Amino acid sequence: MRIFTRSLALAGGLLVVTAPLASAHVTVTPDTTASGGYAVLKFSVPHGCDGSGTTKVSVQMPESIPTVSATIGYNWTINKVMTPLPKPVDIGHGKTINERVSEVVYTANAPLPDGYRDTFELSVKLPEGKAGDKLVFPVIQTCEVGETSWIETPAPGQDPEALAHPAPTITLTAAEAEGSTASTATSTDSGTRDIAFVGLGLGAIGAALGLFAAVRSRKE
Ligand SMILES: [Cu+2]
Repeated sequence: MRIFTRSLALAGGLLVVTAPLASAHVTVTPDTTASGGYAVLKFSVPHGCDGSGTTKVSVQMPESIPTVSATIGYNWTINKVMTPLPKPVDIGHGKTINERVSEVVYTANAPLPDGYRDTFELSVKLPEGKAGDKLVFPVIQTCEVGETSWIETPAPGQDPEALAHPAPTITLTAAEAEGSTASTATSTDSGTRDIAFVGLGLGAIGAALGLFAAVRSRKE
């Protein structure tokens, strides 16, 4: 029994140690995936290249996202690589562009040591696409020694978890209904208003009952 419990503890310990490392790859976390929506994409770099510190991170942008606004980072110099477009693209608000941001390159002022993480946020307009469409953001991580290319995408039917260096990827969801954020706001407002009215009403009834009881007891 003692051997059994010890080996169980050992196995448990191993699981705990290895689990976070395996899943801690360069990833992207969008605050929304709604087709055509404005999203903030948070890229995270959780470790270096085989123990070596990160000196540069380059994020390649899909053609369907031609413009991007990058959040300033204290330790990184940001460079947007521009690529000419075959024809002008209307990006709304009466603006037309002739070149797109094909890559966002972060160069470290001081290497990000292995064992430390950092995140990089990009504000973008997601393309008008179908739910299920994939947006792939290949990332090249350059380190003091070596480089890691997070560019792999799964073959049809392949488990993405099985990839050694998966490219950060998001899956589009259906577009949000027009004004959906606004409508939810108003519905909540009217909801609270109703509750407030009910509360007021009950309060008034309570007060009236109290008054009535007081008057009656005085009469008696
Ligand atoms: Cu990893």
